[in-house]
Amino acid sequence: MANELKGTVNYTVNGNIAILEVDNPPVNPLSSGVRAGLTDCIAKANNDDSIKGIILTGAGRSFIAGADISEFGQKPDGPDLHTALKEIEFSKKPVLAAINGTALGGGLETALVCNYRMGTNKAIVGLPEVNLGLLPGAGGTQRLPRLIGPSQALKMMIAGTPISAKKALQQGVIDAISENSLIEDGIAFLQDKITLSEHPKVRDKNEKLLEARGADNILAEAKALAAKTRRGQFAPGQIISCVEAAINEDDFDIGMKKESEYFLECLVHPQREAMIHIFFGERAASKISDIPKETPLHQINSAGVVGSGTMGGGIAMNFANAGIPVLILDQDEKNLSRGMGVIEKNYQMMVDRGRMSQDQKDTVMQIITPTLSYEDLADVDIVVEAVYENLELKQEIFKSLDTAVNDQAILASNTSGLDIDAIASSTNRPNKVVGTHFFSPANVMRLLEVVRGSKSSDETMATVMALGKKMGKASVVSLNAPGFIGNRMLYGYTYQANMLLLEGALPNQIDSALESFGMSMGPFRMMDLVGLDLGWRARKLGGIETPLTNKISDALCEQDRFGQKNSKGFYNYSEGSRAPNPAPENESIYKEVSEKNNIQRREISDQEIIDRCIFALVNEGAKILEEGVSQRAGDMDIVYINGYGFPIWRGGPMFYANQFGLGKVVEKINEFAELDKNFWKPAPMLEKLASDSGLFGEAPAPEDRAKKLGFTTGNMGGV
Ligand code: 3H9
Repeated sequence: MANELKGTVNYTVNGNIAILEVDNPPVNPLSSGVRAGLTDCIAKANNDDSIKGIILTGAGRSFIAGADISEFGQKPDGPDLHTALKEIEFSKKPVLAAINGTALGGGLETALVCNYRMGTNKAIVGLPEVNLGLLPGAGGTQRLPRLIGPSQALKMMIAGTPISAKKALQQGVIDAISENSLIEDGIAFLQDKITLSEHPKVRDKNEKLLEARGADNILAEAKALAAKTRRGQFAPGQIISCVEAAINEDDFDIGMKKESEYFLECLVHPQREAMIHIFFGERAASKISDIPKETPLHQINSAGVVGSGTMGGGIAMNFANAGIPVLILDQDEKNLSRGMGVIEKNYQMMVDRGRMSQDQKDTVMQIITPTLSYEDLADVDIVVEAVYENLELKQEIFKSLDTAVNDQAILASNTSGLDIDAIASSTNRPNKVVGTHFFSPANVMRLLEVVRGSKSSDETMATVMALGKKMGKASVVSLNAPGFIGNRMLYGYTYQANMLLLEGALPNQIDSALESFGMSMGPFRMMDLVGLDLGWRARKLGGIETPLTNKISDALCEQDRFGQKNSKGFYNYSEGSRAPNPAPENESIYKEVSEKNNIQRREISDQEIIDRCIFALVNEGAKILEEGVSQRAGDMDIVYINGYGFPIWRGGPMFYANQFGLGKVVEKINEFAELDKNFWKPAPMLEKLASDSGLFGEAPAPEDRAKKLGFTTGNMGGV
């Protein structure tokens, strides 16, 4: 096999069975060398008269993780995947896919061209291409509906979520589960089959498709599912068109041809590039550029959470879901039992919605233990403090933790903006103190900002990043600076939304414009959800003058309009509903406040709304990058997509700016400066990149970032 090709397929023989093992660490994607290896090894087995059957499996923890994602958009080397798969499908000897781990995308599609499929009980199968802006383009849209019916297949391809071996067996994706040695069981399975004169091919199974012909509801339901769960995305519609072809075309090969055409349209679509940027961006974000890969980790086998409120409960669920026993501490017995009740209710909801079995619920509930005593935390490996945002309170808790918990344990603060160094200074182990900013609801939201204090050790940082991965989080490192990454960027975004309201746009117009851009929720719906009264009350209590951008929301509060909590805010809400209805009665308040502040209201276009809000994010992002608060531009994209409802198919704000053109972003900012020169000044890094590379890429070297920042300790004003 040519050396320059990536990955290989190992060929061994066991009696009359050839064993082909895909070997392309760490997860065996179908890179050039694997495609070449599959073609060669199938031919070799077919040309050897002593071989009666073939087993295809993967080396290590994965079967095949799909096509090699890094090849998309590049000129491919070696044979194409379709050629390799044809060799398998038309093999003279029966082929069994022995699925030893993850079979995803092209990996499952490879298994679907085999005559038989057996998995271990840990195997996972799925067609997640939609998450990359793609469709299963190696026959998946034609073969999976034949095997499990178009309705189930559509659900699986639109969700893109893999399923367990047990479910795959129930649905008919695989034929058997091996409870012992996969290869031995596979050999025994094949010995039973090799005497047969013919072996099944998925391409020939037409019954389920013929049953579906004329049943319009299948496609209509899939369209409704895509509209609900994948708003704005291109690939789901393409998947549905492929399945429509599978249902209506008599000839399998015509369906395959259509699949290839629709795949190509996805491949050249900008959403594909954006979503693959996010796939690799998330993996890049999990690495800390100045911490060696080999840094030893502190083993996390048990955990504690301080505070049993919404955040504490959600964080405890994350530990339990990752299989880590967790103690949840509260000093108030009533709060603690209420908190445990909420956790139980959340899990029950998952059981009711079919997202978890009763057994799984029992297992996680068994490893969440309530406690009222710090002493019970003595032996845990990490504690996450999750009480409300008050520096003195947190410092006091860290002092108690420092005394009660063993010296090796990591102490983390779930803060959205307090100074981690100030918290760490109340302990004798500042090197083991770190910020873990979870997003609410913590058991649902994927974003985790890991805040690096000036003394956080490499081991602490690497351990917490690994823990985030184990919890299934998208973890991003932020330096200890006001607002960290996400909330600091959010400030400019909401500032602009509020200014647009003062200048003449209505909340409904601003929200609709940003939601049509793809944001999951417009800023005014968000403010109503959070509650307008929080800031208003804090300002009243502290005797703080209302800033211009809060004048309207404070005026609404004066009229008892607090948001969703009392059914009226920027919008009106009907009893028990979260659906916003315009509130025309507010318009006189908006006019009055604008007038009082000498702001001339005017017609504002949707495009101006989008540009001002999004480029406010981008400009702040450029400053964050310049200061080294974020390691990479891509990290900010991960933050915005996973924590702030930015559409994944636009690749995050920084990627969007790259695609828009940094030069044009600078032009827009200069244009907006004519409206408000205090707010709008292009960040020096944005201007520099616009005139140099034209793109946000990697951040500058990380040395001395913290020093450059020059932040003071104390309350940095959690946003
Ligand atoms: C497809 O198949 C299209 C076909 O339908 C049609 C073709 C014509 N390629 O995630 P991890 C890298 S589209 C290249 O940290 P885990 C990853 O970047 C594909 N590289 O491990 C990382 O590199 P690094 C459909 C890949 O254990 C390293 O492997 N398939 C690929 O947490 C480890 O990854 C998918 O969408 C790949 N396919 O999770 C599956 N996969 O160390 C995508 C991974 O340099 N993959 N890498 O950062 C996954 O979902 C997860 O990686 C997996 C393992 C669950 C497999």
